[in-house]
Amino acid sequence: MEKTFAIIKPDAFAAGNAGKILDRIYAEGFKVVGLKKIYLSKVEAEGFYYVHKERPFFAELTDFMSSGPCVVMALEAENAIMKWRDLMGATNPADAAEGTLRREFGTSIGENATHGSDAPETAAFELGYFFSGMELL
Ligand code: FUP
Repeated sequence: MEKTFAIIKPDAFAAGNAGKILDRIYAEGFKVVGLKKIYLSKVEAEGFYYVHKERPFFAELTDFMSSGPCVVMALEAENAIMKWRDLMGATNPADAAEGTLRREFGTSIGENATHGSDAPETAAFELGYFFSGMELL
């Protein structure tokens, strides 16, 4: 079993789509081992996305991620990292396959409804950024 880190981003949460996204998560067979609603500060969003700090979209991305509440989750499944990225679809909703979450709930490359870790090392960092060990029992 593998764990990955996932976010229902502020756009999807504000639009009332958190429940529908959770339905999809359960339907795909993930176990939700951690889940909480949080409202990131700008500094907390910058810390989370520090790998992108030199990218031109960094300011816009961290403004968006601190623009409203979101839901952070720890998801467990076999090959959870790839499985969750497959369910999310491509970064840009316009390129995301039919049936994926970003296709259904995203509106632009920035406001793309969900986040997911892209590798075991990033999953470890991202899970630890938001959850203590005790919260994932
Ligand atoms: P992903 O792993 O699919 O979330 O995509 P990236 O790590 O490449 O990008 C992280 C986030 O930055 C995306 F979810 C949205 C944002 N982004 C932009 O706003 N503009 C871009 O051109 C690329 C990414």
